[in-house]
Amino acid sequence: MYAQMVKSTGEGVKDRDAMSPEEAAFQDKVDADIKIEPRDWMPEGYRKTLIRQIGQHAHSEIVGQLPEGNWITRAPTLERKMILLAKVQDEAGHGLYLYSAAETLGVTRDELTEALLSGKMKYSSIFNYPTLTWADIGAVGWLVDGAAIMNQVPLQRTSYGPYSRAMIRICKEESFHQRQGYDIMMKMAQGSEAQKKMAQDALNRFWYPSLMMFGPSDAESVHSAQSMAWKIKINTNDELRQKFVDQTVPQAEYLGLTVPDENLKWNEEKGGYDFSEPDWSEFFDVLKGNGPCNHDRLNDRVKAWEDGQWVRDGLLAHAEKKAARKVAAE
Ligand code: BYC
Repeated sequence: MYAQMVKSTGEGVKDRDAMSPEEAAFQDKVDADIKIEPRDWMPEGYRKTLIRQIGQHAHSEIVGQLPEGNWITRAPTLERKMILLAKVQDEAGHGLYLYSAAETLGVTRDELTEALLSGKMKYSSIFNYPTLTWADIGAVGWLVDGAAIMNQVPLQRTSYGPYSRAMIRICKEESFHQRQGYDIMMKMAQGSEAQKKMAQDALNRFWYPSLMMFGPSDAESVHSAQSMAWKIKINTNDELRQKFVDQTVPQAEYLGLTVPDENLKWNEEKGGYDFSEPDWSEFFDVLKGNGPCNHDRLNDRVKAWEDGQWVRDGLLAHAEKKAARKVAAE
């Protein structure tokens, strides 16, 4: 089922001469920055690419609750607990906006959930890494939400209307998330030697996985060319990764922490930092399901789905009863 819904479109960008009149008219709209809405005609590949990307994004928000939810009971103060609780709830909301946007493309939320739970659909690689200390919650907010914002701010201008509108709201909240992470890092970095060490350790472990969030290098990215032609994606993976590094390095310096990269160096000519690539073999291995937490994350989602069965059954029974009563009254 999922394979039919979202089969990859990595076959290259179609030449204008090879486009049907409908496809050419569609491309003209995209080129003129006119939003595509659910009832508009769209190429099948456009629809499938959106379902894949929005669905993967929605799953990332939901799975992304797990490494942080892990720390709600252990947050160091009541204030931190409340802030973290609000953040994790926000992620659930983001998942809902995105599942709703995906539903406008003719796929149900249940179908997407089944694709996630059966391992057919991806979520962001970053959430397959563990959050071992409280400083990791700071690093997740600072780096992971920071990378997410870098990726998602341009998506506010994505060509598909429902996705772009969902992104506007999500970005506002993500920006609060990033600040709360940086605030935790500040406290830790200015704290005792042990706290500073913890903050540095969190940066060491989350730096390269955060760089991986932008996807493989442009040379390896199968979808970028077509997705950019359709303005589903606005920037390439490497462009966003570079922007993220350029923004984050001064923030690390301000914290008095060291980015774990011996090759990191400002390059005057390009106006950005030179930096080391992440270990791409690790990235592809995590995508295959072999990261430190892949099994736990998926098992937790399967359990949540199964534990929620009685709620879905109850809602369905109620809806059916209500519908039957309505029919009887007519
Ligand atoms: N993790 O051709 P490419 C968040 C896959 S943060 C897993 O470049 P594309 C959050 C890719 O799907 C994260 N898979 O693909 C933050 C493709 O495989 P398939 C969510 C990845 O689609 C904090 C293959 O690799 N954000 O939500 O053009 C708290 C080839 O890649 C990853 C978004 O999803 C990865 N890191 O570009 C809570 C933003 N990278 O599908 C929540 C929207 C690549 O052919 N998404 N792959 O089997 C995007 O912008 C794009 O989908 C990506 C990938 C940049 C991720």
